[in-house]
Amino acid sequence: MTVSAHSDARSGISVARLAERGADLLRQEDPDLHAILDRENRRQARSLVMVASSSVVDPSVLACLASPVVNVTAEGYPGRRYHAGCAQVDEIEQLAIDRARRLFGAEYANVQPHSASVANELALSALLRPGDVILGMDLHQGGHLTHGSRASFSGQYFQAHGYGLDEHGRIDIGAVRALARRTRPRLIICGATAYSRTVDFAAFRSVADEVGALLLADISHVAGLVVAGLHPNPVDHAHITTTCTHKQLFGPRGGLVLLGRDATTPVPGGHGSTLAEAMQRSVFPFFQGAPAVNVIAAKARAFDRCATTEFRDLAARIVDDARALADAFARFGYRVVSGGTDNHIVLLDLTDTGLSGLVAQNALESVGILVNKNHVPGDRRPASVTSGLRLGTNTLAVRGAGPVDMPTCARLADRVLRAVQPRGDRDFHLDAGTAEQVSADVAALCERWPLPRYPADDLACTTPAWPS
Ligand code: DSN
Repeated sequence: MTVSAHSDARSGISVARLAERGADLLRQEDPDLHAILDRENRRQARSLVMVASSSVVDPSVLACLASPVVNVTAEGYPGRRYHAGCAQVDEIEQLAIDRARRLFGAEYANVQPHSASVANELALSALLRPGDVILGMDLHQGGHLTHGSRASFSGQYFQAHGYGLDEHGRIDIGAVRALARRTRPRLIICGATAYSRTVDFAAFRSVADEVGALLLADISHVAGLVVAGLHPNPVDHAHITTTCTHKQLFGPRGGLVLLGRDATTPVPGGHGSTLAEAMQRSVFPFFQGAPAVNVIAAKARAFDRCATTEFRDLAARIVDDARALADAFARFGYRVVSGGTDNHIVLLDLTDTGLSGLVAQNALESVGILVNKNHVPGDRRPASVTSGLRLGTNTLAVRGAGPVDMPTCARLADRVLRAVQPRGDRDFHLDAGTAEQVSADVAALCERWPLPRYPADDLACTTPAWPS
């Protein structure tokens, strides 16, 4: 039997035609779903997105996600699959692995985790036993659910202790060391979701070494800055580094595990297994089955884009924008947690304004400005309400907004936050005049900063792009 037809270009299906066919079928056969997706496209184009965990994937990344490679079942790893038909999938996954290793200077990369949370789960499971002590940044101080919060497996299966910020809003490594000496963790987690300052991975490693702990660095929020050399790279400091691929790597929703010089370090109590071997087994077959190969292709594409000088320029703009945004909010009288920012995050403490984070978030969303409510240090409100706002500049920067534009963005938000009348912690009234004026200004800015390389006709729609 010959398989030559499979490699004949004439028998292939063009990616563009397939996408067009899919869109046509969706429009004809499922107009309800098509209309929702269409509205979502327009909402994104017409919103001023300052959600710190958001970014915008390139259309070429979207093309990978929509590729028929999604049809392939491919349990295992390149060259060692449990299913036939994986030749291209092997090439794709190897490309993604090679690109990830090059990007971060890593010895080992695993591109299969479905998310950074899963990457953290499988790392903790591979290295610890239930009941072991872990130390991570407290969720209310800027840490992540998977860093030891009682609301997640990490705080339920392990005995978790949390470190926080000092009176200047910084991680006090001396306090972390003292806590580590007292609690003797088997694993320390560094990295955060709402911390605007640089994380000193070398200092964390010295604490880990002193108490005989492993160190996990979760760089989900700052991975792009790491790639661009604008934040220290943890790969050779931490025993394990995890990240998602959608925030600052501008890729698909997914996770990534990286190991540096400790890739060949034996796992304590691991019967001779190295960290690399343990992580490889923990991803598959322990935690996951068949990987999402279309997502892996999209990761490979995103990693390639992150290796460019244009990406380094973008990363620099992200940081410059955040600094300018923090300065502008401070000038408007807001309390910026940590006194400013070294990365893309600006955390505002609204305690003195009388607004809850929820009211502020919803009032801003009503005019097309998207941020998220967030706990701030000392917050007494529940996580569903909070007293703070977290903003980020990934999306503004990729749409072309620069530091000179940040006072405009802050002023628009300030106009709403000054005008809004809270009715308790959950409801509010915003006068129609302010809502209309700010909405129009937001629309004009979004038109000035179209989604990069997206077809511009998304903006032509007159349907409101956000809830009124
Ligand atoms: N980790 C959450 C955040 O930072 O918003 C979700 O990505």
